[in-house]
Amino acid sequence: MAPSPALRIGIVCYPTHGGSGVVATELGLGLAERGHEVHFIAYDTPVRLPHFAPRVHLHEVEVRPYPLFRHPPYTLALTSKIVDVHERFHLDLVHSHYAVPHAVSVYLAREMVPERPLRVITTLHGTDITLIGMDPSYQRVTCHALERSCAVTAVSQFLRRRAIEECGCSYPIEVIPNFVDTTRFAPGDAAGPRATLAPGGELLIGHLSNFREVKRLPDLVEVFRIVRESVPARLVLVGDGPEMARVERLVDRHGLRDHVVFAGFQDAVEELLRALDLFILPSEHESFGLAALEAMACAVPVIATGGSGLDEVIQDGVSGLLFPVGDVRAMASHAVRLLTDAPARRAMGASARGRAVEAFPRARIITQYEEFYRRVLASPARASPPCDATRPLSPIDRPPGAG
Ligand code: GMT
Repeated sequence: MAPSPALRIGIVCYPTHGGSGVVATELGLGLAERGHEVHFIAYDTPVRLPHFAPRVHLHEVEVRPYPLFRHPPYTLALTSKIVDVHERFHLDLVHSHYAVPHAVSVYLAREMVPERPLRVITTLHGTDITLIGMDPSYQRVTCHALERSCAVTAVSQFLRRRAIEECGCSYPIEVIPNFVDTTRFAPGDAAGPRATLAPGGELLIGHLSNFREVKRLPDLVEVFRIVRESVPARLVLVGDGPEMARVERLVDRHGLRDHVVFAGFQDAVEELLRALDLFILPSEHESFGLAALEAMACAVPVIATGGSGLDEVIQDGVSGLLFPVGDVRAMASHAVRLLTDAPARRAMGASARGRAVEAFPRARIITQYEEFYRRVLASPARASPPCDATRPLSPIDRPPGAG
């Protein structure tokens, strides 16, 4: 059988430390390693993008300020950049990660160049459906752009269900889970970081996120406060965000400052993760919880909240522990149990690593995306022209006077 031709793929993503940008970047790099030409379109260099990688291009979106604008129109600048990249490089498809506003820009871009058909795929990551995307200011336009995508994926069954509830989608949404590079995120010698993070040989609890309200950081501090009553542990906070000031206030109020490491944003997070004894993610909900998966791949047991996408990542009691949202007492008592029982902790860490390797390996999930692209390209996709030129016109599409 002849090998499938390489594709020209546009990837629209956020360049920040958030999970959607990380997944988009790792996916693009993986596709380029397989011979595809990948064009990242973002407002900055994505954090996990190396300086140079063969077949990888970066197109930065420039948003010009103007005295009239209180909020410069990023969606328009992004649309123009997508059109520009498509006209120059003849993309086969554009894959937008996180619907708001990326799916809208890609939809508009496609409408602008009907003579050069562009397949549009949107991957839903989380709060683009569960929070901000469903704000009345964004909901209708986001749902419309999803409807007009050629295909939509979600990173978990939980998110797929939420998208169906919120947007009332009648079209199929494919679930393609996130993945982790289990070679890079792996257990290993952590003596160096441990010497810095736990100079007195303390046990290390870690958390990695963008410190937003949905992460329930006061719960994390409370769990740590209770744990500290019986275990000499330290808390390593990786990342930053709007809730950080609140965290600092709570840490100070409880006199915990000397036991907390504020590590800020880190590029080589795996070096910190593999130094941990326990990872805690007490979120209100997570569509997936990539940070938890990265900790698991480093053989670190995870304590997290159930009822959302984390249920699909962690097998409760085997590869981690899940608790009801807000149950800080239960999280703390199980954290103490794990921290004081090294064999149990190691066994759960090994199961966590096994789960990451088995269920979320980078190569397999990238293949899943590659096959998905081929299917989308081969099918007379749904939604508006040029995705489906055979669709009967709806009253809104009908030119005036056409009856
Ligand atoms: O939706 C967000 O909060 C932003 C997004 C991101 O860019 O960090 O996080 C979401 O996407 C990640 C990657 O798919 C998931 O691992 C996170 O669980 C998800 N966050 C939430 O659902 C809160």
